[in-house]
Amino acid sequence: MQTADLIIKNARELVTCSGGSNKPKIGEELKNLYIIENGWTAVVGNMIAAVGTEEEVKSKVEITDKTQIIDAAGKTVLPGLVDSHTHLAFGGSRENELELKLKGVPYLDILAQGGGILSTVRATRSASKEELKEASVKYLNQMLAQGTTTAEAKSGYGLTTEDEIKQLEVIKELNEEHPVDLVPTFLGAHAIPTEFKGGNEDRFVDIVVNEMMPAVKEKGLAEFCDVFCEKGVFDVHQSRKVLEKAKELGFKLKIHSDEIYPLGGTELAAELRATSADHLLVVTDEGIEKLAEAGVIGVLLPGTTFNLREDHYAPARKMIEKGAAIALATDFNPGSCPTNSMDIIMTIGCLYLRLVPAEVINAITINAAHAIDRAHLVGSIEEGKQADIVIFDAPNHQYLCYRFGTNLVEKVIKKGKLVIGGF
Ligand code: IZC
Ligand code: ZN
Repeated sequence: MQTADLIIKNARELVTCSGGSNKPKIGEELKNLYIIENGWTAVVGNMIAAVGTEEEVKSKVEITDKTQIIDAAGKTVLPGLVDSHTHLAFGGSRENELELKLKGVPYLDILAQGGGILSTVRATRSASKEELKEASVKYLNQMLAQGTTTAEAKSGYGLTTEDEIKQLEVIKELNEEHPVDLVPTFLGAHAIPTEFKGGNEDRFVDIVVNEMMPAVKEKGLAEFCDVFCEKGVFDVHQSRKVLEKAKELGFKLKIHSDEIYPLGGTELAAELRATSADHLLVVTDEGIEKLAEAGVIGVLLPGTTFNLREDHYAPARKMIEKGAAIALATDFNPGSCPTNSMDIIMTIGCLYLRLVPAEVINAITINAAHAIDRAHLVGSIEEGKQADIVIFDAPNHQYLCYRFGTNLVEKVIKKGKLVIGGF
């Protein structure tokens, strides 16, 4: 019998989120968390070796005086949270847009005037790799302290080959050095840089496709390719060009689609068998059906809807009803969603997407892991998965969606090591 390195015992609710490692949870299954009351978890090395009642776990692993013990009595234990959509590595910040927003200036107007994403592009281009890294480490530390153990991270604030590579190299180094695991996405098609506006937009798309993308691929710096398909940014034709080339080069695909104007990006994601289509506030019924049919995950970002003061949230209930898989993420970025906290996303997801807590929790763990192709490794507390585990000072899982604005995370275990909190 294996000797356990770590035991987490007596969890009031051990929320395993199990049963969805092969396929994302859809429909009624999204409500099943497979909670074990008074649950025990055993860790050997960086992996989960046993999960169950005290008796079950003790029958599978040996507990010796070398085994470290965490008593989770009265607490709620979840798999490490997975933030499947972030723009983590950026220069500067955009608090100056807050008052513009209050005056009623729309997000896309700020961008069209050279602000928004383009102001972050200027700040990111002028930052050194070290400066970008220093800022990102701070954000990653905050994320880890709030229970996020795996996150996707996009480029898209460089918009030149050199600056996109700089951002992706920062993400690569952070992935090697920081406990939070990062999944890198190339988002060269995030905005039309000022120097290409007024007639040279297609020339920029050509550069993304023919110069940036092959360079990123050759250096092995990104696993996914994404595009911001939106009015005044990249239309469906341009988005298709980006994603078709990405697919040809072997990237997995993501798209920002149907956030403000319904252009058909979600249908494109279904056609190209993207891994996920993200935002979806104004997705059509046909778009939802196609997503469901193609098995593309809808990554919903309700923190962005909240922060942009939109009155219309993504139709999460309709998506679930039609059999589409959903995940929830922060969209952490300096403009449309400056939060990296899954805590507030859980509450907004519950109140404004009208998801029950169990649905929210599956959407930020196992389904989120599918949205970044990591469900074989993380997203649930099951034997053989990586030991990424969060202990909340909460009596049950509903409490996590009910409270907001206070970090209830007490301990975080990443790859079997206690990285937040003490014994
Ligand atoms: O910096 O505003 N929506 N991209 C698409 C963003 C938001 C990030 C930003
Ligand atoms: Zn985004």
